[in-house]
Amino acid sequence: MSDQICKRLNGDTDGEEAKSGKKKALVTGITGQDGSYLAEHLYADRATHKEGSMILHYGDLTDSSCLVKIINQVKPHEIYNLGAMSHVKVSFDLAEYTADVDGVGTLRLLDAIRTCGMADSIRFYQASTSEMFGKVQEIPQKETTPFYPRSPYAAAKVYAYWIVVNYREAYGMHASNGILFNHESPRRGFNFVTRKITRSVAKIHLGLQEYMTLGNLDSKRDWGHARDYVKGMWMMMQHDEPGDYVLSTNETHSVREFVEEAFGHVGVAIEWQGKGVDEIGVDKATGTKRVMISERYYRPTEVEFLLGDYSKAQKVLGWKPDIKFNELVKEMVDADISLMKKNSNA
Ligand code: G4F
Repeated sequence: MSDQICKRLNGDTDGEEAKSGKKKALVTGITGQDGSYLAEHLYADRATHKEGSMILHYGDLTDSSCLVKIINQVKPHEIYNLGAMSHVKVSFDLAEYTADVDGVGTLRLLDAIRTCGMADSIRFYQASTSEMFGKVQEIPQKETTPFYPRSPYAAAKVYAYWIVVNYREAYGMHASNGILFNHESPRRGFNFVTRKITRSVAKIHLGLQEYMTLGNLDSKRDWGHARDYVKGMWMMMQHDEPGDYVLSTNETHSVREFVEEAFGHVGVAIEWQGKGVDEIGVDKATGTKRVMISERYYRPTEVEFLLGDYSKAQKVLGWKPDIKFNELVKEMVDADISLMKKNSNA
């Protein structure tokens, strides 16, 4: 599996760029949801400079020599490390691979910066995650809340978090952790719960599917919009001092509520019947079964509850989320309906 790496380039020679304040950013994981929104944000920020452009590099966070080569060639001012094996359930099956990419991969990238002699000039952003809080030790979770990872993914991300802190303290690097709570959009991958729900609701609404099958309906998440969160990443990189910041909405909803909200946008009220794996969600008006449960989607250990406190990011960076939960769900449902209307196999 290879992570794609993106170089964003503005201007011509490196010396001139540095003098004129033009900046280059290297984004690992550019092909993912956050990478695409971040690339747009960077482009909008810097496109006022002449000849803004984007170049794709193939690379892999398990291959140190390719990281050194790319950094040496690009000479970026900022690196955003978004590349990861990011699916929590999958990490139980690919535990060693996840540790290698998400944990040691972060170390490889930091070391590649040092090998290239750019520890003083490159600003580094690490995609840390609320999954690190896992079995939460405090409500709401903030930067000082102890971590308690509940998956191989979260354990790998805790390693990455601390190696970023260590390189900042040991080598004076401008390296920051964004501890991002769940963030979604119409570009979210199909196997994350929000997009799985909105795609299914769209298909059910258009008569292309009868019902959806989910796992744990009662876990709660603090869901924001990815577009708001990439702004926060960028703000951390523009701030003179590096640091660690929670980005969240300070609101939590269950998977069950997400299902109800999504169906609500197409005029369907869901009524729940039964318990555990035998629970079903039916269309209240017609009695048609719309939601089933399968153990297949349960995790060996679950993160039951997440709720973030973003007050540090608000105070220090001036960041706050703009898009509300119901607006997010509506945007995702509407986008999936349009997509399915164009191509029912999408
Ligand atoms: O959408 P999810 O798979 O996201 P999860 O596990 O919270 O992780 C996401 O957010 C993290 C930020 O906190 C990121 F670090 C991570 O990379 C990823 O982007 O699952 C959300 C909840 C879970 O409790 C899960 O058990 O939904 C529950 N769920 C219920 N049915 C399901 C399903 N999850 C998935 N993926 N598929 C289901 O059918």
